[in-house]
Amino acid sequence: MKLVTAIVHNEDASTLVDALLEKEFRATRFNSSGGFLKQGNATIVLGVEDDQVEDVLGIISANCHSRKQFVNPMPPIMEPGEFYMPYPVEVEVGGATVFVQPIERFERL
Ligand code: 2BA
Repeated sequence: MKLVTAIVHNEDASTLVDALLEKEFRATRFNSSGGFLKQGNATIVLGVEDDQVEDVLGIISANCHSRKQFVNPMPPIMEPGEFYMPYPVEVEVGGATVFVQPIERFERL
């Protein structure tokens, strides 16, 4: 058995969970936020059999889309009289960041 953890854009999370449920995969959604952009994203975790991992990755890939976002870089420390014009920096976020980990034991009690 494997634990699949997918960090996805907030806007894709509901569609992804619905698509997983439609194929009878049980999933849990956490609200999370990215360390770099400090914006809300969603973390979806699901336990699946080894032979279902590729199906799950396919569903994640079909429902999560990459987006370009802009970040304002931290301004440098300025000396008096110096001038700094901040330019937003473009970063590409997602589709999805996915981790697949082995599960030693799974119980539903
Ligand atoms: P954030 O940390 O907010 O990162 C958002 C996007 O900013 C990243 O997209 C990447 O394009 C860029 N980025 C992140 N750190 C950077 C850095 N040090 N320098 C330049 N650009 C940087 P993604 O790579 O698609 O990541 C989307 C979200 O997935 C991340 O949000 C974070 O919440 C999570 N994530 C990504 N890699 C991870 C990892 N190795 N471990 C844990 N979480 C991860």
